[in-house]
Amino acid sequence: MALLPILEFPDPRLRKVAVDVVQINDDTRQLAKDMLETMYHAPGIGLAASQVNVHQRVVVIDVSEDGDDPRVLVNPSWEPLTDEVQSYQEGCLSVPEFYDDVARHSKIQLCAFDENGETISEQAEGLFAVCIQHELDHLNGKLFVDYLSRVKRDRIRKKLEKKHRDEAKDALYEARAKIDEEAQA
Ligand code: GNR
Ligand code: NI
Repeated sequence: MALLPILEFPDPRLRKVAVDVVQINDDTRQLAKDMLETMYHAPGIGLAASQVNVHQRVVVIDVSEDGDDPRVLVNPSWEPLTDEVQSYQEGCLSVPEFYDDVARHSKIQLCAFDENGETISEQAEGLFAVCIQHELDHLNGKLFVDYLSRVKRDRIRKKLEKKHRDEAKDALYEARAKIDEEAQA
């Protein structure tokens, strides 16, 4: 098991379009396990492989209240079952600390494979439907901030760019402190 680092907006690697999984095997199952561990640790209710810099069409989701219903979706696709949309205040582990309303189809048909290659075909609504659409966007290089106004998106981008600069500075400072400490010992 392993915690995987999560890419953050505006990292260009989040814009890559993921490719289909050709064969569901132990590597796929290990990736799904690591993604679930990373998702629960974050914590989050979904995670797409693109977010951990693996550009294959694998998604994990758990929208249960107790976090005891892990779902693995390989090569997922969906179709709307109604024109009705629902607005939900979305967040994203790749856009930490920012939330905004996004309108999505309220009822969809999901098709995918699970981690054992079994076919999944089910209808989804509510938070599950929101999450599936959010995760499928990731696999196609799209983020929820793309649905917001340019002004909002730019504001989020600038704040996250500053956060990343500050984190890089802190890491450099810590590394220097450690070297100084070792030189004095
Ligand atoms: O943890 C998450 N919460 C969430 C809330 C509303 C709509 C979508 C999501 S998905 C998000 C985890 C994530 O970034 N998945 O890609
Ligand atoms: Ni996300």
